[in-house]
Amino acid sequence: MAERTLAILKPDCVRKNLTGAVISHIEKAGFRILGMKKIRLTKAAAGGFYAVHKGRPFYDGLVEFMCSGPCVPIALEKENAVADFRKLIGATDPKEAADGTIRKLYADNKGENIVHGSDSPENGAIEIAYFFPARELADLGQG
Ligand code: 3AN
Repeated sequence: MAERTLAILKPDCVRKNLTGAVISHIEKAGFRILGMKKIRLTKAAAGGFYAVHKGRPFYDGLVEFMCSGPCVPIALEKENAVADFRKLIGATDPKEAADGTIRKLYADNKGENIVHGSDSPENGAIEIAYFFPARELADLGQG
C-alpha cells in the first residue's frame, strides 16, 4: 500500500536554484509527486507547521528562516514513503548526513538544511493536509 509524506523544499533550496536538482533526486528515488506548489509562508503558517518545536531554542530562528523566502511543499507517495524519504534526505545536521543524501550534497547547516520530510505516516497525512486540500490531490496517485 502506498504511503504519503510531505516534503518542503525550504527557502535556502529555492534561493540556491536547487529545486530542480532536488526534485530530480526525489523522482529518481521512485517517489510520485501528488501535489506541488511554490508559496511564501507567513509567520503564523510557519509557526503553526512547527508548533511541536515551540519553546525550543531554535524555534524562532526556524520560523524566521521558513518565512524568509518562497518554499515548495510537495506531497509525495511511495511504498514506505516516510522512512525512504528520510533516508534520501539524510540526518538533520548535514555534517552527520550520509554520503549521497540530499542534505549532505546541498545543505549548509542544521537550520538551513534544504528540505523537510515528515517523521511518521500520521504526521505525513497531517502535514500534507496543512498545505493541500484533499480535492487538490484527488485521483493524482497514478501519475
Ligand atoms: P528533521 O527535519 O530532520 O525531522 P527536526 O524535526 O528535529 O528535524 O527539526 C525540524 C527542523 O528544525 C529541522 N529541519 C531544522 O531546520 C530545525 N532544527 C532542528 N534542530 C535544530 C538545531 N539544533 N538548530 C537549528 N535548527 C534546528
